[in-house]
Amino acid sequence: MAALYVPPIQIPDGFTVWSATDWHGQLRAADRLLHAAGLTDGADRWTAPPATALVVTGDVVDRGPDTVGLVRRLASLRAQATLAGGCVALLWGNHEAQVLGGLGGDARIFRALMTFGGGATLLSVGMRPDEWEGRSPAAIAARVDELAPDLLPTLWTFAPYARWRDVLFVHGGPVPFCELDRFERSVDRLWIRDAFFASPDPFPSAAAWTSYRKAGLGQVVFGHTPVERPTWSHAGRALNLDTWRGQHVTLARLGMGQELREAVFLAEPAEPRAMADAPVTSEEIRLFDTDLPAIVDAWVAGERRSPDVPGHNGT
Ligand SMILES: [Mn+2]
Repeated sequence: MAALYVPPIQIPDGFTVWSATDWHGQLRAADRLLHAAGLTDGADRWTAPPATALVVTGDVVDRGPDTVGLVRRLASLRAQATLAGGCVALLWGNHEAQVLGGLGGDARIFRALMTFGGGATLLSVGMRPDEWEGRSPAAIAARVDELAPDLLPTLWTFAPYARWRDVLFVHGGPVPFCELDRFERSVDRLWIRDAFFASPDPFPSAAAWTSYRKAGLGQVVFGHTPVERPTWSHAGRALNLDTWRGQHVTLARLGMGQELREAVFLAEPAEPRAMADAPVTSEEIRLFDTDLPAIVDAWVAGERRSPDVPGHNGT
């Protein structure tokens, strides 16, 4: 498995930026949104003007009807956009970490994967439930690699975060009292919820956010915690685009006046989940939220240290 180092993405100041998050396999809704925004034509080719960026802040996989189709669409648009003078930034979410770590051999991450919608990803690969129930993660991963050999390598190309002007794009949010190099390395940024968006410490002026402020970051676009509709916090300086709770998926054009308050939204209804989640208690969710980041960090560090990784660069 190619555990390549992928750096954060810097989008040039002059670009027009669209952003989305937590699309969770909703390929048809995503296609309609991208077409409505003028980013693609009716045949799903990238047709945006030069200097246009699409930033997807993670959780492309799991739950919805077509994870593999959505990952392939976004990877194809990323290649096309690069050739057309644009940019498609695909960023990690905790679900990408769960797919990579769960199929990469860690039993605890595998349990999280299958608890939170991973079965939908396996269905989209072309597997049937009887091909994964009772099987080992290694056997399931081998079957995934047979049926969709591009899926896991593509997820490894996702970036930790992106920035544009003073805007930070990240799945969960900035982590308080965290230097930027650790913020980039640790998956805490994928799991954080109200410790960012409901923090009484205003972003970016409070001491908790000094490292981000010093790096020129003053606004945040994020997801991970489902909301009914696009939701601002931190006096309009943070914008949550994970509208899964409202059963629709959203694409936002960020304000030309550099204020997130001026964002314009397109929305499409989400299709039903490909399969129901297994029952899970709120206590189990809490344990996953508190324990998984360190488990995933240790697993990723081990992948990057492994000597047989092609392109290994020592980071
Ligand atoms: Mn998430």
